[in-house]
This record gives sequence, C-alpha cells and structure tokens, in this order.
Amino acid sequence: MTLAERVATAVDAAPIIDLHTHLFAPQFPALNLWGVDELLTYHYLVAEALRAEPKVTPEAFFALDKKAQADLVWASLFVRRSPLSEATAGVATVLAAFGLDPAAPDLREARAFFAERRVEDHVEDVLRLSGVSALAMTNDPTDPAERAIWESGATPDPRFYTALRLDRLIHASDLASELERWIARMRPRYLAISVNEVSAPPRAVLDACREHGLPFAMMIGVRRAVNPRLGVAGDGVSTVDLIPLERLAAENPDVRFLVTTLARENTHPLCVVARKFANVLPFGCWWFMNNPSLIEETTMMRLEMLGPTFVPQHSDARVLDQLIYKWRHSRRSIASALTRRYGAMPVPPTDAQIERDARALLGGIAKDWLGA
Ligand code: FIX
Ligand code: ZN
Repeated sequence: MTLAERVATAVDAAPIIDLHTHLFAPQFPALNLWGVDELLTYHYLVAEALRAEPKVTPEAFFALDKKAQADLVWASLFVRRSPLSEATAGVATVLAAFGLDPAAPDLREARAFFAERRVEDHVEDVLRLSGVSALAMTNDPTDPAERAIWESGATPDPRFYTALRLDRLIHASDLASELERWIARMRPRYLAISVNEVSAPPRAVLDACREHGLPFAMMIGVRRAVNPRLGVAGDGVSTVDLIPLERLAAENPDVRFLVTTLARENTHPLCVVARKFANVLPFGCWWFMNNPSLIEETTMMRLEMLGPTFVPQHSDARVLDQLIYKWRHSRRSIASALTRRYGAMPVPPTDAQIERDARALLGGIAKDWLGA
C-alpha cells in the first residue's frame, strides 16, 4: 500500500466524535430531521437555489410547502445544472450511499425509499455509514419546542451528547440560576455561543464552566441576517480581532475554550493563540470553511503549527443523513493533509503511528476535552 492508502485506511477506521451538530436524538422526534426533502431544503442549498433562480423571490420560495421547495431545488441545482458545489455534491454522496440515483430526473424514487425507513433503523445505519460514534447536539432551552421535550423528562440516547447553547439564554435576567437549572437538567458536555466579535462572556458563564468543569465553546465571526430575506440562509462572515481571545485565555487559565472561526483569515491567528494557550482548542472548519479545499488547507496549517493537538472537523449537520457526506468528504481532506505531513518526515511513519494519530484527531482529543 502507498502512504496515502495507509493513511486513508486509518482515517476511515477511526471512530468520530462529532463536536458540533444541530442534530437531535430520536427521543426528540419532531426535531430529528432526515430524508430527501430535509436534505434539499438545507439552508446552504436554499441560498444556492435562490442565487441560481433570481426570478424566484425568497418570499415566494418560503411560501411553498417543503416538498415543493425540495422539487424546485432539485430541478435548479441537480437537473438543470451539475451538482458541483460542496452542498450539492453532499446530497449526491448521500443518495449514492443509499443506492439512489443522484442524476434522477425527479425525487420520486428517493422519496419512496425514505418513506419506507423506520427511524430507529435509519439512525443506526447513518451512524454506521458515517463512522460517527458520538455527536454533540445544540441544545437551546429558549426554543419552546425543545424546552417542552426536556420538561417532559426526555433522556437522549447516550451517543447524542448535550451542549447548552447560550446565544439567547445569555440574555436571561437571572443568568446564573438559569445556567444551574439547565446544566442540572441537560448535563451538557460544554456550554456554547456564536458571536460576531470576541468579548468576555458574563461572569456567570465562566463561573459555571469552572464549577462544573465544562469547556466554553466560542464560534466566532458570524454576521447574522446580512440578507434577512433569506432567513437562516442569510447570515454572513467577517474577519475578527482575536486579541480579546488571548486576554480571555490568559485571565482564565482554569477554563478550557473550544474555538472555531468562520473567516479563512482567522485560521492562522487562531493557531497562534492556541500555541500560546493550552486551554484553547481549535476545532472544525465551520460552515463557509466546510469545503474540501479549505479543510485540507486548514488541517495542514494546524498540523504544521500545532501538531496533532486540535480537532480538525465537526459536521454542523442539521439533517441526520448529512453525517454521511460531511464525514466522507472531510475524511478525504484530512487524510490528504496528513499524508503530506507524513511525507515530510525523514523516516516514514509506522501503521501504529498513523492509527494513533488518526484516532486522536477524529475522536480521541474531543473525547478528552468532553470528558467522555
Ligand atoms: O451558529 C451555528 O451553530 C451555525 O452553525 C448555524 O447557525 C448555521 O446556520 C449552520 O447551520 C452552519 O453550518
Ligand atoms: Zn452550527
């Protein structure tokens, strides 16, 4: 076997812990999204279809029911054009993984296939096909639908870790007691927030992290509602000053920070911050960074600057089936970056070394940080 083949084999076999998704355990039935209509109405594809079909206004698109939206996206991005973007290529990968035709003229065959699946079997099959052993949800107790399920006493499948999302909860008037209440109820693996710019979080958040030994995840650089007509597809990006992150890490050496940045230009400064502060863990290639070329480039840079002490990728999946493509595609880019770095070593690595590194990068480091 060539070095590239040995690395690909080890990366394919390593169990994944997916540090950030928007998926829900089957115990949250109304929130657990799967199937071809959900795949095609993913907001990444909505943005691409509305761009390809300028005569369809966002308002007209969102007025359609889900099936009609999916039909429109399919006709626009898969029938009249080739699925060359990463989001469309991902749908093609998922359909092919289930033996469905990614070049079909319509969605009849795919809909019939998913209609026959039992959700319990589907969850098992998707986790197996994607190689994911555990994943973190995004749990927001201010969402009425989610909150109701927690309050009914639901306990998620243990492979679905909870992560307490603070984007909205942070505005609670009694934040400290809201945090205590939801940490006790959800038992999260970490607290998380997405931000445009970095600033110190309220004291109560850092206190809760310290008290419960939980990392604080910061997803940095999103500009919400740049085009509000597109709904969740309308968010943008900006480059961000990471000096406040250095201060936060320096002033709170007993708090661990999981950090991902949205702008390509922030990838390098984040590596530098992580070199200075062991309590900062760069993770994932978030959203607009989740493209094969950028994952390979980012993983190379992180390997060169940090060695295997970071988490190269998270899926950000919103639809269960996306785990298949997000991880198949990411594994290829990660394997390719690793092969190039091993190729630079004067003595070729052993299979045991490659396996150790692949297991650490795909799951081991996340497991250590989440105390799994
Ligand atoms: O804030 C987030 O967690 C983002 O990932 C989402 O808001 C975003 O819509 C998304 O799905 C990106 O992949
Ligand atoms: Zn996300």
